[in-house]
Amino acid sequence: MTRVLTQPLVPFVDTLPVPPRLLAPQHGGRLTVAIRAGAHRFHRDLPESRIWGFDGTVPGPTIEAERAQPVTLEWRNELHGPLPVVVTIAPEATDADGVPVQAVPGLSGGAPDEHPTALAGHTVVHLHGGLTPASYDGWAENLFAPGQPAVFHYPMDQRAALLWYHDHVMGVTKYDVYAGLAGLWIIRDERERELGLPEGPPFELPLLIQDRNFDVDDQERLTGQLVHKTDPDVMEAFAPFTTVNGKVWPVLDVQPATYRFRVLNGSNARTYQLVLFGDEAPELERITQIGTDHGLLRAPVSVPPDGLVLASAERADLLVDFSDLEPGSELTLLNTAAAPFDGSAFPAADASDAADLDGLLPYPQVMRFRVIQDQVTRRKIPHQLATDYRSPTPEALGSARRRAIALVERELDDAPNMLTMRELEIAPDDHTGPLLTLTEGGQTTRYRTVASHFEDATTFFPMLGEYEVWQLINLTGDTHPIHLHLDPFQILSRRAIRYEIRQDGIDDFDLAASITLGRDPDDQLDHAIDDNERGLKDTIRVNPHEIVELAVRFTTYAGRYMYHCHILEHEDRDMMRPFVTMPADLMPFMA
Ligand SMILES: [Cu+2]
Repeated sequence: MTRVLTQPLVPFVDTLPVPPRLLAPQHGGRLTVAIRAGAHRFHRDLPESRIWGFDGTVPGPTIEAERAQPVTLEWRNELHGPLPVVVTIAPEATDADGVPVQAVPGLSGGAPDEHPTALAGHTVVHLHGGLTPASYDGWAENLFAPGQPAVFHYPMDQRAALLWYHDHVMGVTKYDVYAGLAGLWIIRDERERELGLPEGPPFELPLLIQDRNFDVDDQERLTGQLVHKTDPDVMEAFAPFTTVNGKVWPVLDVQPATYRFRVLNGSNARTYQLVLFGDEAPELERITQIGTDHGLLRAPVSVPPDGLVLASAERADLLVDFSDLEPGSELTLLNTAAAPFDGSAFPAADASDAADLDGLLPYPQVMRFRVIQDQVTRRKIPHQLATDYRSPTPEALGSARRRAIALVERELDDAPNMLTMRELEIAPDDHTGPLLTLTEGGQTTRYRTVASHFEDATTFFPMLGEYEVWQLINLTGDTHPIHLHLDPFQILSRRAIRYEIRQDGIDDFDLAASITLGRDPDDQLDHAIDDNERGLKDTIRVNPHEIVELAVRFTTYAGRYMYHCHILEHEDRDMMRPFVTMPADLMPFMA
């Protein structure tokens, strides 16, 4: 489709906001953050929006901590209802003009859902990427009510990285984060300082990217009221307006210098493929990626030729060189990824034509950089970055416990399809129920489903200190960013599969499918591991027709944690499962 919608808001007029910084060492490691309702202006020409925010702001303050200096944080829940988001399912996927309803503002004929409106403000906070004891990890059911104290201890015994904190309430994370409950958290360490990387403004800035939608009044004017809209075909909310640090399509004046951008995709569901675009062509060579989810890579890498892909919750630490640019030069950050994202390539050279209504991408622009007259400061980029991690050796993985998880889409009669996860175990020979078979080089492994819902009995009990290999098998049409709480992992492989799901093979619990390693003839994806994925990750994209293997070793804290798809509409229902990390000495006592 080539139709383009007119922009209801003027792009590049609001200056990129920098969230307030809360430096933990200046407060002796003791911080208090109120979680409360507030008002926020997402764009110069929008009325104020009601929001829920940490310290009442969108995004919340950026908390900065030093490695090995613990932070004690009192999360003070001062929320009160109603939820500042109107939630609706539009009755049709497209409007009278054939435009997808998720590409336009307003409710598109949908009735406001009364249940989210009635939410009174229970919350729980998860520090994403944190090596946090289980009791402070933000288990989705351990809610704190308004007025109930919650003092969390964060040891910060982990390498420098960009983390983020956000609400994680069972079933409604998608609404609470959308309402504004998210903020950044940066850990600093000596290794980064040895490398002389920019620290703090003006040359180090966070870019928190989130898509948002708003209601309209009876004259079709945007009201500022936040709208979470889905349609009968798509269960995820993909909103038309891209915000960075809480502003729609902002602009940043930059000096002719090297900047460090700490980028996080904090959207509910949208994946971005980011392209830095000059007058007529992409200028991706200006970007060097030095870090990923859990901090520095071993060496700097270029971003992939089609642009930097970030699915929900993925982070990138970028150095961007503006030093050779004349004052007045402009570069625009564009998104070329259609939604729902399925891993498909889009050439960076065509990024200025990426608008795609069917792909729920009406406005590709993300933000703009405008070079001002100032002193030129160019930075040398170190060749070697991290020296503190290695790939796990074949010996370490030879005896590793292997786990398999299938990602499947279940059709429902009365609602949009539901995305679910199935934990698998090798089936005994006499097993007669539904099976998933995985065939590789003439060898077939038979699996049965042992858990399908969050509430099913826990089946994963990783032992502290031991490597495990987790296999994520995607039998759906979309890419899922799978996130493990607690320790980071490393990707081992990403392999193409073809598969058949039996008639009625996906029911409430069981799964019957046959999978063969190898490429499906219709499969266009390259299933490559990008260079920037070869670091310490906590969220990994699993594309359609693909098995991803990762190596994880849980190290310090025993207890109950979660892993889940980070598309918030998926984790809320039903792509989330528990795991329990176990100290070795307790393993003999496990039934
Ligand atoms: Cu998902």
